[in-house]
Order: sequence, then structure tokens, then C-alpha cells
Amino acid sequence: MKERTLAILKPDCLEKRVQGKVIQHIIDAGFGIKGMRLLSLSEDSAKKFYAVHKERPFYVELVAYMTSGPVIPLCLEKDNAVADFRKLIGATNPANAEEGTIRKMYADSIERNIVHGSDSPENAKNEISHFFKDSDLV
Ligand code: IDP
Ligand code: MG
Repeated sequence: MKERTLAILKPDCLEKRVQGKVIQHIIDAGFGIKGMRLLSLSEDSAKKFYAVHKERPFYVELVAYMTSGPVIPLCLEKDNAVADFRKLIGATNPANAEEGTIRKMYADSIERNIVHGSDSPENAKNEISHFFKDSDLV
């Protein structure tokens, strides 16, 4: 099996109505879509998802942002999916993101940065299971 990663199109992506464009970039970059949902994160679920950041000064704001509107979690598959997806989305702060990356093209700020990507294969497994059962994946 190829490697899998979790992407989330964040509330600002849907607010800006660019979710179709971002999904097209993901497809054009060679990722297979194994699972896709549209949902609103509860506060509980967002807190759990970002628990690794609970001591960070931006945690409360991050949870408020992630629950401010619907999101689209995607389970993506490709060789080297985790690293390649991080490369496709660019740096956390769009001001530092390379030209041609999704965050450079669409994001406004270090917080409202359009898209999430898992940072390791191990975290990807946990993050995928936050949103998808194995039987949900094609
Ligand atoms: P990543 O999404 O590039 O992996 P992380 O450091 O894991 O970045 O941070 C998770 C999310 O928290 C970011 O995508 C962004 O939405 C938000 N965030 C990160 N750093 C800051 C900050 O300094 N201020 C406000 N929000 C931040
Ligand atoms: Mg991260």
C-alpha cells in the first residue's frame, strides 16, 4: 500500500469558495482521494485533534477558527504522501511559503492557512482515524 496522509480544507478555504480549486491542485499533484467528508467540527473534536498544541498560546484561537465553519477532511494516498503533501501546501506561515504552494496562493495568515497536512506517517494514521473508519475508505 502507498503512504497515506490526512488533509483538512479549513473553514477559510470554504469561506473563500476555493475548495474546488484546492482539490484540483491535490489531484494534479498525483494524490489519490481515499476518503472525503464535509462536516462541522465540534469544539470537543477540534480540541482533541489539536491536543498536541494545547500548551501553545494560539490553541484557544485555533480551536475557535477550526469550529467557525465547515471543513473537508480528506484521506490522501501516494508514494511519500506525508512529505509530498507538506511540500504541496508550503510553510505554516504563507508569508514564508514557496511560490506555487497552496498556502502561498490562497492563505491570508499563519492561522488562517487554508489547509492542514499531517507531519509524519505515524501522526497521519492517528489523524486519519479521527475522521475515517477503515471501511469508509475506498
Ligand atoms: P502546520 O499546520 O503547518 O503543521 P502547526 O505548527 O502544526 O502548523 O500548527 C497548527 C495550526 O495552528 C496551523 O496550521 C495554524 O492554523 C495554527 N498556527 C500555527 N502557528 C500559529 C501562530 O503562531 N499563531 C496563530 N496560529 C498558528
Ligand atoms: Mg502540524
